[in-house]
Amino acid sequence: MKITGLKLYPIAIADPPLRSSYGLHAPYAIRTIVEIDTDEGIRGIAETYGGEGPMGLLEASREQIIGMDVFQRTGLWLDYERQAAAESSGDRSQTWFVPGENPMDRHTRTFAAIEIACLDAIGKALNKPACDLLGGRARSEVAFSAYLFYKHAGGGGIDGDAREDEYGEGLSPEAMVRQAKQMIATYGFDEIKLKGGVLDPDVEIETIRELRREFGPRIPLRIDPNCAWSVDTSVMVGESLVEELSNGGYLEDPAPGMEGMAEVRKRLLAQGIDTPLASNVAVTHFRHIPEAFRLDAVQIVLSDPHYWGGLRAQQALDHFCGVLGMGVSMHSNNHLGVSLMAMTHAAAACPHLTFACDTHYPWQTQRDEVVVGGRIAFHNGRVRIPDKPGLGVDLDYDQLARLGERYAKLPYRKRDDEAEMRKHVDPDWRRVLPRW
Ligand code: GKR
Ligand code: MG
Repeated sequence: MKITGLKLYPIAIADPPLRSSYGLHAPYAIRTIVEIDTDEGIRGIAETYGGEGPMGLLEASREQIIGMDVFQRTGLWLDYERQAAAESSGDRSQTWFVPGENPMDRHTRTFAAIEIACLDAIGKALNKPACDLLGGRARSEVAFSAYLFYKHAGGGGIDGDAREDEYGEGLSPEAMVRQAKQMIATYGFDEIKLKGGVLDPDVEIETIRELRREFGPRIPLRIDPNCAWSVDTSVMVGESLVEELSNGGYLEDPAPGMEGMAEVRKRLLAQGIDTPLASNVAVTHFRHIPEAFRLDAVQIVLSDPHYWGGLRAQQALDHFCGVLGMGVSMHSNNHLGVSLMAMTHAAAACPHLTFACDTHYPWQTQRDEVVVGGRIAFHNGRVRIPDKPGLGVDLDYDQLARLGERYAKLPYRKRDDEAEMRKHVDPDWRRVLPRW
């Protein structure tokens, strides 16, 4: 089955003013919907990062993609691998890049978008769900976590296109407990992730404590400041939250760099604290794993089919981590239903992925969904593998056109959370790592 066409739909989706150590989310997040046509009249779809960078890379590969057999993708992978080897072997970590903007990830990101679209098309041709093309599922429903963000008032979008502020302002421990209760009541999640690195660490520690008081040990907790803390601060937080981050919780990317993570781990272990450290910043590529393992810098790898190289690479990562005795969880960024389904199929096919996956999905709304039938349903915090071929979702072309018009009107073509911070919160704001 040969690829005969490649369509790229750039879109903008309303996004609330969420905070992280990167800065502030803009009123619209940008994504790209990818669609391939084949000579058998079957289409395949995928969703990936948005803006000029990711779109340009896909465009640059157009000639190679057209004519490619959807079953024969190894050549494209090897080609990207050769290009990557010929380029800088510098730091591939995401410490200084927002996800989707790391130039070192560009080949695996581009490959992932094409691979996922190919698997969607193959699934439709064979009448099989995508996860069943990967050797079958370890689970038929995938758990996601309540992903809490400190946020300013506002629901995203601008002017007449502004969204209702469903969760309200969230800049205190009490407000975050309210946010968690509301998100859990709506989706049924039974694990919580708090995006930290925003307020003073003492306030973030208090937030986690309040969440523990409210939900008890039945709901595992994790906190992710995206490298905003020094080694000393990370150790202090680890010491303060020993009990709260136990029972399936973890400390995610507390300090910058592999060495920093290793030092945090060493100092916590020296005190008998074995809270696992997770990462989607220090570890973003297969070549990071040996070092992370050797230094004991990371015990849980946050996978993500969007930049690890697609569903099969995700499964290889799961296997790799299983062999090394490392845990696997899943990272996310703003996304819609196509990505959610790719993440769900990926996680279903990964036996070692035993943590609830991250998802930004609750922060988007029905008005911004591009799949036919509207938002994907969660049952008790889980997404079920649908009894449909491929990813199990189809594109709503009217919605795509609407979101494409909105993209065309945007003055930006890449995510820049620092610029948003300077525009709306503090004109002098710079991302400083570590900040505390
Ligand atoms: O959406 O601001 C955000 C997050 O900070 C995101 O960009 C991160 O990549 O969710 C991510 C993470 O776990 O680091
Ligand atoms: Mg993270």
